[in-house]
Amino acid sequence: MKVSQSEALFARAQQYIPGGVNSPVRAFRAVGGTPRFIARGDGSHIVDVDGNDYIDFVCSWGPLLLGHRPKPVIDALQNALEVGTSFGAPTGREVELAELIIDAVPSIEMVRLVNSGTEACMSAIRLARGFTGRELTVKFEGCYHGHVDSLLVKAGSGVATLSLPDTAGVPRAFSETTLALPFNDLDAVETAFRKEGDRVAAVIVEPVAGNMGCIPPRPGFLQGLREITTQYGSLLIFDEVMTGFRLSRGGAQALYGVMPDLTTLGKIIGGGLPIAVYGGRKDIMSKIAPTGPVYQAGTLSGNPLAVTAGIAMLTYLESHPEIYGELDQLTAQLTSRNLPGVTVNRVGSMFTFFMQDGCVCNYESAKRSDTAKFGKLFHSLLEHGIYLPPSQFEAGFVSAAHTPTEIAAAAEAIAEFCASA
Ligand code: HOZ
Repeated sequence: MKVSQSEALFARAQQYIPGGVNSPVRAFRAVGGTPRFIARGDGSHIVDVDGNDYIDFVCSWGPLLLGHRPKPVIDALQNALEVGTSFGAPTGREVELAELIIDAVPSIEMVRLVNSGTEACMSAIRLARGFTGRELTVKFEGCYHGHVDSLLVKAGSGVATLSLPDTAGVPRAFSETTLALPFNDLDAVETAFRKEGDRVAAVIVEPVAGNMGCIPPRPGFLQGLREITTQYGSLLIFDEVMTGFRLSRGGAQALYGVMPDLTTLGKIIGGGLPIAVYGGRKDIMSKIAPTGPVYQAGTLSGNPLAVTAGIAMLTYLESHPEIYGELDQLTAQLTSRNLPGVTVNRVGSMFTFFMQDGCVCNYESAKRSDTAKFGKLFHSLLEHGIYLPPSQFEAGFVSAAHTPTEIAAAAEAIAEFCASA
């Protein structure tokens, strides 16, 4: 496979951008080789600058539920360009997007629009502290809530991919406000709350973890978190940046029937443009300035282009509820084979092939995977024109643009690799 154009761009990029990338996992450090520089995307495919065509199972790390350049989103964006790209003043479209989100996500009564998942989680934690008057946060090992100072403790995603212990640059006083517990372990949560429950402002969790690979919650885990936080007067925050509008229109909370106090969303709600929200109970959200004392702001918050793309995406999903059943079937087709030496986790259209036999239910078990073998799988698939996330500790995504034929080809390539590995 010819990759000379990607190699040349990567060499140039490394002179001017740390590691040659604007987000660490993209650098292929965990799998080796040259990151592909992407020239264009269409439907389920991306094409790199050397002209290599791939079936894309990264889907921009989740936002592209309808694939690349879906017509409803592109048409809406073209119209939006005619009227302006940023005003720094309210627009009717922000209200429309807020209404679409509140209509779909059961626990959300009010939202604030921001620009990224990191910003949404950072703001939700600040709000939880402001609302409860407490300082501690409980998070789970291997979960990732963006690069928020206090939440990088035992984080997944790039921190796990690069095997960083945590991160430099975070004052100890910030890390000390975080208790990191094993995912799916309610006993650990109960023990921590017995000791420190009256100091805990919030528990933040990815209801389906996607940043240590895809790991579903054990039956009763989310319900247990709901009960414990209620008992101790702490808030429950679902980080649905990945799962929101992906696992169902109402996200993981609708799928599992557990209602958090606050929710963070991103990715799909921007239709591929940068936007995120935090939202939840009205009495809590009303504590945000200008109605309350918790400050948070942003020049590009509610950006007209991002909001327009989000409205187009969410309107499409509202009128096509069948999409979730179809995605579930397609992804099952990809993940249902028995593969020697591999544990496959899947929830809806999120999946991970873990290179190990054991059950993967938390960060400890995810880390037992053979990451070198994952690197080989990754490159073998790349050679077959199939693009997986370049890390064992990330989820893959299927979009509505993927066809059963493409899924069958990918499933076959994965099975071939596993049979010969
Ligand atoms: N942390 C992101 C996925 N979990 C990676 C984002 C990116 O590299 O674009």
